[in-house]
Amino acid sequence: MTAYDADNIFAKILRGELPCHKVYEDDKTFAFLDIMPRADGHTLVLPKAAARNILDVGLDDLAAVMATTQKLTHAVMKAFDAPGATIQQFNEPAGGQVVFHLHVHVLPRHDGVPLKP
Ligand code: DGP
Repeated sequence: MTAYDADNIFAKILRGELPCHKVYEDDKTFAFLDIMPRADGHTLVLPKAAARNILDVGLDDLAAVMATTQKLTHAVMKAFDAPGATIQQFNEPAGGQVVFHLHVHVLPRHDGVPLKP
């Protein structure tokens, strides 16, 4: 697998070098709104630790990301009055990954409303 590249966009956001709409932060995780939302409230959850994707993340950081994902899924469903949510996570170009710092997509969902492409 390709090594982690500290110049990726999300690493720059984590270092405060690029702006974002932050929605949550704790000692191990960080979350902000997706710049190309596929649903209202589309949120990304990241570990602060350097991890390219699920293939190289440490288990402690993965557990922290999933705990934050659960917390924020409740929060965005409530904020957007959504009865459901889709959780997505992509790995490597063949798996649809575009930004190479591990992130989990939290997408609030409404009945009959498809995700935007
Ligand atoms: P993927 O690696 O396939 O999970 O796609 C990356 C996602 O990150 C995509 O939904 C768009 C989003 N994104 C890309 N660049 C930026 C950025 O600079 N800021 C924010 N907030 N989101 C971004």
